Amino acid sequence: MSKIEGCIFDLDGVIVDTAKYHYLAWKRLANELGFKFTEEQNERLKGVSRMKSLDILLEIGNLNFSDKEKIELAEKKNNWYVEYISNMDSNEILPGAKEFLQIVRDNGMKTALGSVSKNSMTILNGLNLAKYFDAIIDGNKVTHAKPNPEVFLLGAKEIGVPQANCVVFEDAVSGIEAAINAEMYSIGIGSKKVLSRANIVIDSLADMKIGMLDLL
Ligand code: B16
Ligand code: MG
Repeated sequence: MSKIEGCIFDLDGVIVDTAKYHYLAWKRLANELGFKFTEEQNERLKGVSRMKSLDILLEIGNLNFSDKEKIELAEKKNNWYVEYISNMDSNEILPGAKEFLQIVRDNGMKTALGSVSKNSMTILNGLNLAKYFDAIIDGNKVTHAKPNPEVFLLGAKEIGVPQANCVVFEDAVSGIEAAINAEMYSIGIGSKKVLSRANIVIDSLADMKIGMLDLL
């Protein structure tokens, strides 16, 4: 019998393929500001809040702006991001995501979303995915971005499962760190090299079998 009673899912890069749109919007901003921004550098932004992501981007570009200007830059990036995701359809749901969410629920476990994105509800409603979650924690409910464990601890609390019985599914290094800081198990979605601190790493939820939770 698995000790896992609750599964907490990140959104961008785990359930939906929106991580690429965050990258495209940040890259557009960097290019407009006159510097290059690579996919490798973008790894540092995954799971990180909008304002903190901007700080990292400006550090890469070696640029300084006032707080007021930074708010305008972040808004600009978000407007582009929202424009990109407004055309999303069910093709952007990552392989195996819906199916695995359903299997988890059919096996009597609780599900929570644990994302720091303030756009989570737009995405979930747009793709009719909200119904798969017993609790939805997004960037409007938390003040600290990953690797702070707040988002996952709140998720566990809302589904009523002790943290020691929760597993987090994450594509970002900061998200795996957040799971570790929350004293939860973690399953990395992506590269074994990048997500080396996760308990298990798989390519996508299409490779996830419910029996793998017994290995944790
Ligand atoms: P927004 P997650 C995170 O979502 C993204 O990984 C990260 O790239 C983004 O900056 C952050 O949300 C904030 O998103 O600007 O939409 O509020 O991975 O926690 O689902
Ligand atoms: Mg993510």
